Amino acid sequence: MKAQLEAIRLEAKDAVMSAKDGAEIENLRVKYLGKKGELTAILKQMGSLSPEERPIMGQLVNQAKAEVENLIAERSEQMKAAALEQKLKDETIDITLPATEIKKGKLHPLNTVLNDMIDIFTSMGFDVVDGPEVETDHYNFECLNVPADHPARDMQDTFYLAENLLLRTQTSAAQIRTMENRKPPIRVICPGRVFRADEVDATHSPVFHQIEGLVVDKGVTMCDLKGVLEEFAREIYGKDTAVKFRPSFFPFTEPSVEVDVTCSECGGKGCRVCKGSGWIEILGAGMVHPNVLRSCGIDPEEYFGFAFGIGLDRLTTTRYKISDIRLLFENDKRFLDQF
Ligand code: 2NL
Repeated sequence: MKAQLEAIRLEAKDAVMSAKDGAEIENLRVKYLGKKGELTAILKQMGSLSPEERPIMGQLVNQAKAEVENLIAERSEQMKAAALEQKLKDETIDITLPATEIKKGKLHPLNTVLNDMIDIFTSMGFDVVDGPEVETDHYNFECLNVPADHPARDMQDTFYLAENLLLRTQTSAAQIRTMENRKPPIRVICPGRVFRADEVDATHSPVFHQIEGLVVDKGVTMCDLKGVLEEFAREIYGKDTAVKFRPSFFPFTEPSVEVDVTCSECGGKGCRVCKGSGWIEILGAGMVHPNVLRSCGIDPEEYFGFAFGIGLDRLTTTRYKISDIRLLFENDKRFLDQF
C-alpha cells in the first residue's frame, strides 16, 4: 500500500507541475483529492491494515494529500502570473507608431487679418474698443455731423429697426463714446461688423467689417495721420509699398483723404485687379471735424484729432487673392481649409 501511495504521489506531482491550464488543474484536483479520488481511495482501503499500521499509513496519506494540495496552489499561482505576463506583453502599446492626427481648427481669414491689424495698431499705442451693433440715430449719425437732412444718410441705405434705432453703418459710435468717457490723449481702434442695405455681388455685402481708428490730443496734425497710416500700409503690404493720399469728402472729417497703395498684384504697372490704375484704395481718413469733437464735449480750440476707416473684407480679399467677397461669409469648409 505504501508503494501504491508513493506511486500516486509521484504521478500526481508530475501531472500537476506539467498542467497547462486551470481546467487541467481542476481535473487533477478531482482525480487525486476528490471524494472518489485516488488518495481518498487509499484511505478507504485502510480497513485492511493492522491497527498498528493504520495511524502510520493515515499520516502518510494525509501528508501526500497536503503535498498535492500545496502543489496545486503553487501551480495555479504560477499559471496566473504567467497569464498576467502574457496579457501585459500582448497589450503593450507601440509608442513608435505614428499618432492619429488631431484636427486643429484655424482662424477665419478675416480674423487672421484683423489680428495682424490689431498687432500693428496696438504696437503704435492704440487701445481696442468695442460697441453694440444696434445703435441710436444719435450715435450713428448726429454725433458724426450727419444731421437728419444730410444727403449722406440716403447714400448709406441703412437698416432701421425702429424710428431711432438702426444697425450701425460704421463703428464710429464706439469711438464717440470713448471721447465722451475718456480725456485726451485718446488712441483707439474699433473693429466690428457693420451693415448697409447693399445689393449683394462679388464686391458688396450688406454685412461687412470695418476697423475705425481715432487719435485725439493737443497738437495733432495731418502729419501724424500720414505717418500712422503710411506705417500701417507698409506693415500690411510690405516695406516698398508706395502710399498716396487723395483729397476726398466725409461729413465727419475736414479735410478728408482717401488712401491708395501700389497694387500688390502688378506692383503698380496696372492690371485687372487695380483696373489698370496701378493703385488700390485701402481706406478713408481725415482730421476730425470740429462739430464732432464739440458733440462729444471736447473743445476743438484746444484739441485736434484724426480718424480713419478701413474695410477689413477688402483688405482680406486682396491679401489672399480671393475673387469674391461672398466666399468670406459662406463658410464653406473646403474654402476655409485653404488658409
Ligand atoms: C470710409 C472711411 C472713415 C472715419 C471713418 C471717424 C470717426 C470719428 C470721427 C471722425 Cl469718431 N471720423 N471715422 C473718418 C474718416 C473716414 O471711414 O471709407 N468710410 C466709408
